[in-house]
Amino acid sequence: MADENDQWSQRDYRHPAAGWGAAGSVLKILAKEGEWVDGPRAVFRMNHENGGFDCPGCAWPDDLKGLKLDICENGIKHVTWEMTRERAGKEFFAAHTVSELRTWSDRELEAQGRLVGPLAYDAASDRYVPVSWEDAFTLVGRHLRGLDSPDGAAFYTSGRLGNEASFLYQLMAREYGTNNLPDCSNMCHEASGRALTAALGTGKGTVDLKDWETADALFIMGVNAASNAPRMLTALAGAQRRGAKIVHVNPMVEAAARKTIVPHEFVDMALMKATPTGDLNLQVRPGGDMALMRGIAKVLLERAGSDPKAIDPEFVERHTAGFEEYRALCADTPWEELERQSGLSRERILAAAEIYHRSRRTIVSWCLGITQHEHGVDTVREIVNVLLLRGNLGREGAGPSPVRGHSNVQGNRTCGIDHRPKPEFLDRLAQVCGIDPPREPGLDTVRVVRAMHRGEVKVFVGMGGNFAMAAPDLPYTAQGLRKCDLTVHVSTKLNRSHLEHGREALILPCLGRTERDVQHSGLQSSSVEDSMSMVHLSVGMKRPASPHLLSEPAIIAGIARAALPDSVVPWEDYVADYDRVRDTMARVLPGFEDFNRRVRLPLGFRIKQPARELVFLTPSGRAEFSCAELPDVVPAEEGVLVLQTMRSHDQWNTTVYSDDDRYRGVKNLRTLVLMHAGDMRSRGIGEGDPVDIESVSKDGTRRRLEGYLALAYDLPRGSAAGYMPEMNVLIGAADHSTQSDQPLMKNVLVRITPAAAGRAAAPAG
Ligand SMILES: Nc1nc2c(c(=O)[nH]1)N[C@H]1C(S)=C(S)[C@@H](COP(=O)(O)OP(=O)(O)OC[C@H]3O[C@@H](n4cnc5c(=O)[nH]c(N)nc54)[C@H](O)[C@@H]3O)O[C@H]1N2
Ligand SMILES: Nc1nc2c(c(=O)[nH]1)N[C@H]1C(S)=C(S)[C@@H](COP(=O)(O)OP(=O)(O)OC[C@H]3O[C@@H](n4cnc5c(=O)[nH]c(N)nc54)[C@H](O)[C@@H]3O)O[C@H]1N2
Ligand SMILES: [Mo]
Repeated sequence: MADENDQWSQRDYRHPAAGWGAAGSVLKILAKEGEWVDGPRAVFRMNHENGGFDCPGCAWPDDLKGLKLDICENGIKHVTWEMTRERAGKEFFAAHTVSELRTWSDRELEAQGRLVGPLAYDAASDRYVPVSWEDAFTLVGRHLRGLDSPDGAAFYTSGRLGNEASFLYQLMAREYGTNNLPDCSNMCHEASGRALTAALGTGKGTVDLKDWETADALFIMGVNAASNAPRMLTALAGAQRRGAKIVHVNPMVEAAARKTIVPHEFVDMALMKATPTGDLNLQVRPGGDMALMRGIAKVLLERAGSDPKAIDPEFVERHTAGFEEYRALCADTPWEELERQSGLSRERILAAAEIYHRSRRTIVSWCLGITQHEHGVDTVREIVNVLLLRGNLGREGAGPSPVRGHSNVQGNRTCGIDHRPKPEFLDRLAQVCGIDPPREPGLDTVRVVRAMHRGEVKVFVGMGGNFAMAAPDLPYTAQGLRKCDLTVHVSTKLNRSHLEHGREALILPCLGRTERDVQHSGLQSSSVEDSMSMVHLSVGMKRPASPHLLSEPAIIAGIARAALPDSVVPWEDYVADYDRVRDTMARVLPGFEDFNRRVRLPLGFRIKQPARELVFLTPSGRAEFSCAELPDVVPAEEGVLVLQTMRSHDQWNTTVYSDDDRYRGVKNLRTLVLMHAGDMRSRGIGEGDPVDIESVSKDGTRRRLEGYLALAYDLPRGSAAGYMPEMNVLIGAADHSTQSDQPLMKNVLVRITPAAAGRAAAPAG
């Protein structure tokens, strides 16, 4: 039973985002982790020009100009999480069976602290027992060499892996013979990558921080920036001060849409001076963004009849293809349809179009609220359509700007972590590295789990992350992992993926990004790429959590040597000196020429985006308008709500720091579902009442969560929201987009009813 201290509560949050609330929270974290000395020192070394390590949190670029302390509360949480003094040593694993640990909460598992040495699962005692690195590698090598086909193995990546390790990892997988490289991008920005590649011939955004500093209008769509990309608040505050307009498109009015105090602006902090960060809030219906964008385009195209400047005919003429068809499509889409699908009135859409029309330089930025939908690809393409209409591409202050997730998720892809590699990339890899890479596409996240069930994938290697909790349909994913002959997780802390293990299993603990990585040639650095294609070096400065940890490159090389005795790759040389990996990467990856020198420039270097230079690597050689039909996003069945699964402020993906969600005013509660007050009333649900949530999958199967507490929240009617990863149990394995294969994590169709037995769910722990 909850005692008085962990009573839950929820009230409106009225304070500015960041500011003293964040500062107070930082002090609490440092005190809790006992990091009074190292914590602040580390933080001052983070994201610094010339040295220091890259924040292991989100992928927002570092503002390295001058003496700014470009850090945020949540970045500090991630750093101190890694630097904890707790250790999960061999005594811990001797004292607990895996079956027992499986009953622990995720938070209790991670709270054991850093892993200190390699562990192997011992079935006889149902425990993880210490193993030597050599024996661990031998075991992996034996399994990999024993598979009938290299496609019986899958190599997952979570987006923290540095560029050099990413390159080595895919090289190992491809020399071994498979493109089975599922990654966390399959769950976040697969839709963005596919849409931007089809439209512009580049899978990335085209803008940089300077553009953010010069735009006149910013459209912020489907991202909770104050929690998940907090340093964007600085850019939003700056935009407001210079008179730019900011439009937030989100079913919820998130904290970044209101006001902020930028932590590194010390005077504002002292005077508690908040800057507003939003001009217009459009609370779209879930999945309604495409209709909104189509509406904006329709307005501009109509206006172009009398005001030729409403669009940029010259840009359209010179650089795009498919305009006439798109114009006709917009004209043919009736307003009633746009209003119904977006959930916005014509006036609200006009207000957005007006801001867009008046702006000379517009950036549209988005994250998971756009991509984790059935029609994520079409929506991103519609965003590009709108940008193209007014020539908002290839010039300062304008363009598409997806907000990537993990700190190096974009770099992972650039460096070859891709289950659908381009033939040109494979050609260069073959030529430079002397391997014969497979040409067939590999499996992505959702397909890997299915292949495990069919017995086709038998060895799973997880390079970071927490696959068992991050993927949809948790029981199905766990069963898949348990069917494997071998599961291997390269990790820093204990998590559930280690417990849902194969017949044989290994936990291989690695250095974190904050830690010194010393190899034969001395202290090593590794590079990362942020959301805006800037590549720079990251150098750890802390003493490693244990002397028995290996770096990720060293672990990959260890596996490669054991699995590929006749390898043509100089693994030892690469590990001895990461400069040598970079020399090879410079020859394989376009844009990485002279890598070792350029990455050591004070700010690193920017990978050139052809689309930014108005060079479009598309079939037509032009930027392509898309002409997709508007999807029907209004559930057909009466009583069905669209549930989104999102992060709280106090969480990093599957790592939950506390049960609070400050900016949504929630204390001590995660087993909640936010609903529109009217939807609660019509179901006979009162504030804080326990409810049951039942989802219906595409394949007709049903899933349930019981005893969650319903809270009224400012959401569009017909929608609901709750937290990932817990709510992944509601998402069926079949529930992924046919356009991007991304799981539909923002579009779970549910029925919510008063709890059968009137009970509340046990607290998450
Ligand atoms: N502190 C912290 N930072 C993080 C992470 C973390 O867990 N913690 N995770 C990192 C990762 S891997 C990623 S991918 C990013 C994720 O960053 P976000 O995309 O911000 O992640 P979510 O918490 O899922 O929030 C989704 C947002 O989209 C909105 N939304 C939901 N449905 C719709 C819709 O149909 N339309 C629109 N317009 N909006 C919608 C939600 O209300 C919410 O504001 O953050 C990264 N940064
Ligand atoms: N329902 C729902 N599910 C979702 C989402 C959603 O919005 N809704 N979002 C999806 C998204 S966008 C993502 S990116 C995924 C996240 O999926 P993952 O990236 O797989 O999960 P994380 O929680 O980020 O991984 C945490 C683990 O990484 C390990 N780790 C931490 N640092 C390091 C390191 O430096 N090296 C190594 N090797 N390991 C390290 C630790 O052991 C830790 O337990 O979740 C997805 N799942
Ligand atoms: Mo992500």
